[in-house]
Amino acid sequence: MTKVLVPSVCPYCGAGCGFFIAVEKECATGIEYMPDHPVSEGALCSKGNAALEIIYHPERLTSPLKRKGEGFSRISWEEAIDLVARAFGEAVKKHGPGSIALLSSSKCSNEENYLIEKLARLLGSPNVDNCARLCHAPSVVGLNRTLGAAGMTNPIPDIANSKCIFIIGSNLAENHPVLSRWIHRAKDAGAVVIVADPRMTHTSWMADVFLQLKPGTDVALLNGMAHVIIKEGLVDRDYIAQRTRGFEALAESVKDYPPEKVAEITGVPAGDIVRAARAYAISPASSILYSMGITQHSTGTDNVQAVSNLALICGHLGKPGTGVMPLRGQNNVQGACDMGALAEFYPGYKKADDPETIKYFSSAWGVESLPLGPGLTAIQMIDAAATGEIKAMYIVGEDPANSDPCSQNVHSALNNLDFLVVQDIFMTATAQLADVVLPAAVWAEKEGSFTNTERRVQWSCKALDPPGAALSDLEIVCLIGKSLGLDFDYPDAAMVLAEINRTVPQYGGITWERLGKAGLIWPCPSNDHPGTPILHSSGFRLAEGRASIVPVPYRPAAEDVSWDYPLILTTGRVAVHHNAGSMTRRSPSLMEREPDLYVEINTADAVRLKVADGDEVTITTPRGETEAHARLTDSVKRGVVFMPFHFPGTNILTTEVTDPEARIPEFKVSACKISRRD
Ligand SMILES: Nc1nc2c(c(=O)[nH]1)N[C@H]1C(S)=C(S)[C@@H](COP(=O)(O)OP(=O)(O)OC[C@H]3O[C@@H](n4cnc5c(=O)[nH]c(N)nc54)[C@H](O)[C@@H]3O)O[C@H]1N2
Ligand SMILES: Nc1nc2c(c(=O)[nH]1)N[C@H]1C(S)=C(S)[C@@H](COP(=O)(O)OP(=O)(O)OC[C@H]3O[C@@H](n4cnc5c(=O)[nH]c(N)nc54)[C@H](O)[C@@H]3O)O[C@H]1N2
Ligand code: SF4
Ligand SMILES: [Mo]
Repeated sequence: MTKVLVPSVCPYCGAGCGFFIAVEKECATGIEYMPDHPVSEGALCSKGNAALEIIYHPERLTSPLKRKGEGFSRISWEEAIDLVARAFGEAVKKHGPGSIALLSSSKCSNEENYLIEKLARLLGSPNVDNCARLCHAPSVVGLNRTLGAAGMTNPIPDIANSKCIFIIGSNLAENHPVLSRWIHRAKDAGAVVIVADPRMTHTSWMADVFLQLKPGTDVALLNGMAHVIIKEGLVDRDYIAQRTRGFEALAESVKDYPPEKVAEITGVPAGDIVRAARAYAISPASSILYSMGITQHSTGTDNVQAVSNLALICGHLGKPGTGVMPLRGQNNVQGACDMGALAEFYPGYKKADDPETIKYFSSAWGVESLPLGPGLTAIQMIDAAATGEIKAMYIVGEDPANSDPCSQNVHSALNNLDFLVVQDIFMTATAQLADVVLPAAVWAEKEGSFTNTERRVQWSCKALDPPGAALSDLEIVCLIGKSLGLDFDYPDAAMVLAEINRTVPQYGGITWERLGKAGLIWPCPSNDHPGTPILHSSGFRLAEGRASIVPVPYRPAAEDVSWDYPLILTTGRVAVHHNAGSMTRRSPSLMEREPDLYVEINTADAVRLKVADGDEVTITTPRGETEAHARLTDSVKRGVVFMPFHFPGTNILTTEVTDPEARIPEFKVSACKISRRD
């Protein structure tokens, strides 16, 4: 029997690990490791190892469906595409192109994202976004402002060259597990690791200095560290003089943040703030890794800017072992953003509100006019569905009914639409609300390029055929585009990539032919360019080539504890589940390890609440209530409780407050109360 090994990229997180799918008689029979992969070197985490479990799951969607009463009935592709095209065509005709909105998918390939945003814009609507809005929108705003680019500055293997690694608001040991290998390698070579997190996590176990701060106080902590570094003269004067602007204003503003005062705000001992500041500043090469603990706040953009300030005043950028690293979440969230599936950017981060952008893409796409953005963001789309401003929505590979804050409002908003079409591999909570559901192929059943968190573009090959009548997202989008009268004749992903090479300058030299085993890291403008693993090594793409240091005053989180809601709820992830859980809750080996929703409560708080380990409790916020099992632990601080959001229920509780600039919801701070169910 012949066994074929098909190279593939893991469909879960942004680390972008590679493996082979072993295929025998057209069936996936197992995973084989890829020891020469540049990031994973043959390793995979529990989710990667279980990736094949979802492919043959009996609940895969295998036919287009149409709403029939409370349920659905199977329909043909012809009828489904006709229903979708008619609904969108009519909405545009009757209410204008601004009445339609598309949510693109960071689970889908670059080529698919490119076509989805192109579909929205060719139909005249600026309303296209993806789940980066819930994730790294503050990095896009904050880092573009301070550094002129929002990507991770250095590649993953370069972490091994770092002599001080500052991990703030990231639990990478669970959420980008394969990165831990590179941290351990740096530690073995003598690096100091600092972790700032309100919870003791698997990541904090790696720390030499652990800063257990109160949720939402990162700006105070980072300003406090900058205060120490400036006061003790540990800044890089030459770097500041040659490469930056704005230092004096920062020096003035952080005078207000002496360690003793910051200790009161953050709950971190002043001595630890000083130790962390010195370790970061004096090491020859320090890197900062951050993620949702920094971005998912009403102060998310401020947090990101405060992170970037620290790197700039110490000159820890543009060299091996340094950098500012926003760890991207989904397997292709970096690519979805690069491809312009964002309300404020066309492909290649060309500003949607710039007439030059419109001119560029009108000419590239051969059309007379295109919408001048920015469009509605993912969260604004839901609000606009609730008010009736948006009439028809096309949601690809996202589950906002579970993953957006205050999910009961999302349900009623989506129900208020004239027409909702959802394209997924499983019947999600969002798909349950749709008029038409379209069955998509999973990653292993299609080919295309995916961009991981370090900007590495990799080609993932097709190993299997999709089940039943399911089609790849690319094929479905092309069918819809064509039936709306657009020139969407793309036979395969390679042909779309060829167009991307022509229209997205950063991807100019990332051709299908060049995407061998290791992929290429953008920017890669031409065919003979080797790619750019380290950004900012010769200045910044901002005025005069200088980065901006931007002072940021500390503002507390929007919601604080009160008599009625005396605990802070913070939400996040565990190693064996992924996001809203539609994939991992269908993976038997992962479900065995984490079968249901729980809430972590500090033991001292639990005594006061008369809650024992394993008790059923009700968690209540001003938005609603949810039941979960209590898990008693000392890894969360007194007054703080933690819930993963992989099971339905958590987002009934979360606040709808967003960052004023980046519009990201404050998933990390909601006030709540807990009572035992009797
Ligand atoms: N296993 C697994 N891996 C995943 C995912 C998954 O669902 N499961 N999802 C992927 C996606 S989409 C993303 S975006 C990434 C996210 O990856 P992470 O950002 O690592 O995920 P989170 O668990 O949401 O949050 C990270 C940490 O922030 C801490 N935190 C909470 N509030 C604060 C705060 O105010 N300040 C600081 N400094 N820290 C705080 C939390 O305690 C938590 O340990 O993971 C990706 N990888
Ligand atoms: N409380 C709380 N809520 C959060 C967060 C938090 O930390 N706390 N984090 C937020 C973050 S960072 C993120 S990124 C969002 C994630 O929010 P979502 O993107 O809505 O979450 P996922 O569950 O990853 O949804 C991806 C969907 O794509 C489907 N899918 C997988 N592969 C394919 C494919 O090839 N084609 C198609 N068409 N579909 C596919 C999956 O079945 C799944 O339903 O959640 C956010 N929500
Ligand atoms: S670390 Fe991320 S990309 Fe790698 S195997 Fe795990 S989930 Fe997949
Ligand atoms: Mo994310």
